[in-house]
Amino acid sequence: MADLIVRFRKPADWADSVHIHYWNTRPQGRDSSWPGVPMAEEDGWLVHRFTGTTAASFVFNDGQGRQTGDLYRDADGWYAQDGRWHDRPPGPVPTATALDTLSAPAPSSARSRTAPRSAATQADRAGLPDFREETIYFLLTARFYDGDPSNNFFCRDRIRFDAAGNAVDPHWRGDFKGLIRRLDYIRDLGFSAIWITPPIENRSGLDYHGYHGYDWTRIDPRLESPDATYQHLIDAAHARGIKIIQDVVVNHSCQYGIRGQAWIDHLPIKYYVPQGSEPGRVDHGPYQGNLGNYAWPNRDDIDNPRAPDWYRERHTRDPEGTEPLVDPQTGETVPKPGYEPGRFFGIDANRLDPAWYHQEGFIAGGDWESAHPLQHKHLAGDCIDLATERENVKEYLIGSINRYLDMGVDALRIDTVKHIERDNLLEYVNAWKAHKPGLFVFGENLVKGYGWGDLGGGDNGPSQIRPWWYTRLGHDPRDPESGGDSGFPQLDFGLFSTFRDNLSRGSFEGVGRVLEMDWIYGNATELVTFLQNHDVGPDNDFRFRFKGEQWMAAAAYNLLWTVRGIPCLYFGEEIEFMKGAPQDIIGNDDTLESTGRAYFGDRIDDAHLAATQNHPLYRHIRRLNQIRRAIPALQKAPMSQLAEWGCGLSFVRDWNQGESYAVVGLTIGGGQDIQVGGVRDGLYRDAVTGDERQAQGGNLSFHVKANSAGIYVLEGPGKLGEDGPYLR
Ligand SMILES: [Ca+2]
Ligand SMILES: [Ca+2]
Repeated sequence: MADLIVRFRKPADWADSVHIHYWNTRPQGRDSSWPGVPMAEEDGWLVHRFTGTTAASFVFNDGQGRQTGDLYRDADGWYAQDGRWHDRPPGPVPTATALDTLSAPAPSSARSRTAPRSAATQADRAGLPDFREETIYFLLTARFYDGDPSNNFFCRDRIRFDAAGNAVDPHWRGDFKGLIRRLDYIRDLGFSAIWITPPIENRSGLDYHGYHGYDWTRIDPRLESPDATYQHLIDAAHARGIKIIQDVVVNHSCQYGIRGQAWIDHLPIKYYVPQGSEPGRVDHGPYQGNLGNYAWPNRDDIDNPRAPDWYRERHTRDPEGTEPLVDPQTGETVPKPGYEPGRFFGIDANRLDPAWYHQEGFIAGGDWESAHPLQHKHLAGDCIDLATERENVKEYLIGSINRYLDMGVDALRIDTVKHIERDNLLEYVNAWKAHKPGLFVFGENLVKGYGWGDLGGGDNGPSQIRPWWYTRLGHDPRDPESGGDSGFPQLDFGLFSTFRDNLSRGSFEGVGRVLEMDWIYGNATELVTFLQNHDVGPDNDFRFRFKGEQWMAAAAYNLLWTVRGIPCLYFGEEIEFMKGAPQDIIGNDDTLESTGRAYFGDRIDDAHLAATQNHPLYRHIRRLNQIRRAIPALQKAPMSQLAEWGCGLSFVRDWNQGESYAVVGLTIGGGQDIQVGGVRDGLYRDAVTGDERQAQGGNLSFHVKANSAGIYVLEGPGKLGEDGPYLR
């Protein structure tokens, strides 16, 4: 058998030692460990020879954060700086001047018509799963469905009391047992992937959502039951053809440090007594008498082997927190009413372990639009910024998450992306992708606005903290095409942000403008699209569950399920759950039941399931999932022939040169006659109505009823699903 030889031209800004990391070689099925095998230089090219190999998947990288996208090759080749494969050595390296000319920005209208990259990307991934085939249901596990009341738990803050003074609605309420019981609900709604909030063990006054990690190596016991562990959940989901997306926080830990790794100094909370009170006399609801962890024997909010002796000794010797304890910082003795709340609940940013934490204090007002402070300061009192560039931090976080990948986790969603420098974060993403070839990883880079950074569009922040930057490998903040696809798509906050001004007001106006900027992303077909989530909604303040009319939401779903990107529904949207409520607590005394994070389980218990499944939006979303699943062009194809006229939108999605080909027209408001030019001739069938149309001379004309969609598929399957008020 012949050898496979690949050659690579090192970009000027890469480190000298270039590696090739490979996987899935054929026929052997070999893979390397990140960053792979060093490459040797030969005639100005870096060379790697796969002996006795016919094909391989791989990336070139310099081991210091710079790398190509996923590549695949089944014949000898030269990978040049133009990001393309050549079957023979290409011409001389362009001079600096020529390179500048090549990368000079073109007008956006011209860019949006350039050949999309996605087809090539797909070919590069032959044989690996393609997450664009999925649609995603996002839920907060603790608020979804309670299958085991014995693991319920009140957080320290925001406890809800009923009229009789009893604490009700524990924050940690839904769990894996409940989620397993309602997997069929999610599958019936048509979703093939579930994004769950971070399942690792947490510590905070309000940690039910999982974003205050304390131990990345353990699953939070408040989510598990003996017969419903994380492994049980993964296996039960897989048995139904549902993939699990694990939410991962890389940027920060909670304010107690990391169990077994890092200790953050403070006094045990069980010794805290408010001013004017006495030990054991204050009713903190479930936290009777003191504020330690009420459900666990030693009442600490920490059990860290890295804590100093005086702390660990108290953990076991004085569970109730009543024996006098001298604060080693001040020499004062606690419990003492009113003594320094900051010593119990706060952190001293000047005394954090530099091996684990950044040393630059807390983010303040002016820091939010500036990359360095945003990425090196603490996000909040219970979000302490990890020294993510240090090897010990990488090793701990990467290794911990690898274990969940081994358990069967199918994809990762990365939290607070803009708070970590891109090339640093890509080291984590690439390590996980190397550990599990084909892994889909996407990120949350929250921005309210287009997020074009230095490209304009009224953005106050630089490109380096914006979503598109993380989808790319280049280093020019004014030229997205200075680098290829990073393989790390993002949640589509740019498109979402326009919904405030269009879909929330019954219009598509401006949707076209943002879609025409798709060229700035490494691969726009991998963006994860949404109408709202646990943090934001498409209203003036970007903070409420969708407030608009039901038909507006339906039009939003018609858009999200037919344009490029992977649609993601936030739990409850299917029944307008908590419509208009704030996504998170707003007022000082709010508790969760008045927010978009209210407990959902009452709507999907046995008594209410049928009514929920009969909601017009439930049925609408179920049909959209059915249609998208049947039409590969809707899943994976780039968009072309885009036209938008405020009350309507039309476009073509062409997958693999006509292999799957759809012409889409969307209406909002009245019914419309839609004509699309430049399409393939042939017989089209509408997946919505079953209508058949012939395209001739490159033109296809059809009528779409008010607030509906036409999805004309070339040689398509015909009508899919049953009519409803928003697809008919
Ligand atoms: Ca429970
Ligand atoms: Ca950071």
